[in-house]
Amino acid sequence: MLKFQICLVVILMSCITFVSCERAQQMAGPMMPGEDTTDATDTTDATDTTDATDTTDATDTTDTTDTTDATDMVTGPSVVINELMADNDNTIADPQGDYDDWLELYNRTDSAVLLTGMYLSDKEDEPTKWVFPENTEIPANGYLIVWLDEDIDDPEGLHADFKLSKGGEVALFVDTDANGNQVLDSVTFGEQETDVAYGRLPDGTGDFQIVQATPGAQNMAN
Ligand SMILES: [Ca+2]
Ligand SMILES: [Ca+2]
Ligand SMILES: [Ca+2]
Repeated sequence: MLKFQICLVVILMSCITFVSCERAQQMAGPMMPGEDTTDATDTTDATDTTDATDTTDATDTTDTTDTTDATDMVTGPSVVINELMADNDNTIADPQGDYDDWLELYNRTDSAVLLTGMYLSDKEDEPTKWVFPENTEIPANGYLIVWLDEDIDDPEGLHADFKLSKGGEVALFVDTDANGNQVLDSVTFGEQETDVAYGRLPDGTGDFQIVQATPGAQNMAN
């Protein structure tokens, strides 16, 4: 009889344990088969602490302040007309040995600029007169000389299909986009002296004035 009572107690205890386990699981919410360690998802909360590395993304935002290194960045076009000579008699010869009109472009930025699809002209009603050859590049903070001599077939050097009038006219630097032609820079000049250059002082930003002829180099006061 005592044995039977002990047996009954053991069975009862087992039942209670089983039921309380079931209750505990129900309280903990539905359980996926084979997934005991729902606490393991708590350890993925540990990846939330690696979200703390997201705060190092804050260093990425300081990378955006690196783009404010673009304090060097200029307003307006990257490349401008910087100097020209409309009557070159003995200042500088082109690669073919001719003393021709020339125009200097200056890149105001710290990056090389591709001039593909850009134009030079001396006619406002024909702004796309001469297109830069494919892959023409002007170096960072560098200069580029275009000979305005109509010698467009000469292989060496850049040769536009128009000249500048000594009596004065306009020179245009033009880009094209979906909105049409955009004059990036232009200079209107009056009558020019032979072998006298007309350029910005300082480079890239200053007003045009008579300067020392410095084709391909920094402009200098006359
Ligand atoms: Ca000329
Ligand atoms: Ca020439
Ligand atoms: Ca110059």
